[in-house]
Amino acid sequence: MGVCLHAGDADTMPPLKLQHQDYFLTDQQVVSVAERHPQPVFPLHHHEFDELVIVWRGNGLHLWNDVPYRITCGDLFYVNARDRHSYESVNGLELDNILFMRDRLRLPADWPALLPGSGVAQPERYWRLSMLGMDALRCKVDALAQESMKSDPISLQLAEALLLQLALLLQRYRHRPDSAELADAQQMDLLMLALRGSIATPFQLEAFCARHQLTPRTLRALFKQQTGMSISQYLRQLRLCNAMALLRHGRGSIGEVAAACGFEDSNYFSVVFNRAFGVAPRDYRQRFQG
Ligand code: RM4
Ligand code: NI
Repeated sequence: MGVCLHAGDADTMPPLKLQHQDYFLTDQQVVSVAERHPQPVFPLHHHEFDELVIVWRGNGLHLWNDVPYRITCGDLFYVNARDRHSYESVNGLELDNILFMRDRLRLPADWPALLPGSGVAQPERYWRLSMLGMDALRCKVDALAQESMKSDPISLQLAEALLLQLALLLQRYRHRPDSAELADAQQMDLLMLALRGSIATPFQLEAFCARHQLTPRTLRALFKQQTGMSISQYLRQLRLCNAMALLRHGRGSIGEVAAACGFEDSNYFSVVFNRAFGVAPRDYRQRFQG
């Protein structure tokens, strides 16, 4: 885009208007991906299309309808055709623009809710993505970029279906920029740390969540989604593995090992251990300590 506006020009000249023919293959195409790795400085402009902006890395200044945002990885903007924006003082900024023509959307979906349009206030169109979400989105955007390079009828529909999936994933993984809510990845890190610290003592999910302002139900679901286990299954595995190590190398009695691994009752511990490993704790120890 060999156009270059200098600071003052924006006041005197109408901003650049990006035309759909320059970014879409045909008049049927609904969506197209403009990868900007990097995103260079780009002058004030508006568009004939709407765009979703996902920032992957680096930083820069995003001036959006005169409001400055110091952007960095995980930022998400729902930019409308008539919004005016520019990128300045960029520093290794990498982002993807998912460009779409709202009036070409055909699939029956609640598009206005999924892709907030000009009726929605600007602060409601700026979000943050969790790290976990960024991984999930990366693949989806890549698939969409591939599909939107083709213009046969199947690719057209597939691309719109991928846009729908992407819009839904954004709803799942975005959160309010100012919310105290921790990103998923951080929630998981905190929880893992707490579980390791809770091998010998009971772990109370409710209390943990209250301390960190998390929601037990969401955290349980996130844990399951990430690990394929429930929190209590995992904690039990942690305890049993710890018990194994203590039996192999330690000198404590079975009762002491049980207590060190969060089992109040050593008989119950033996039953659980036996069920998990097919050998009683006492016999297991014998194998190593004779
Ligand atoms: C530019 C910049 C603009 C976008 C166009 C398609 O590099 O990211 O915001 O509208 O690409
Ligand atoms: Ni733009």
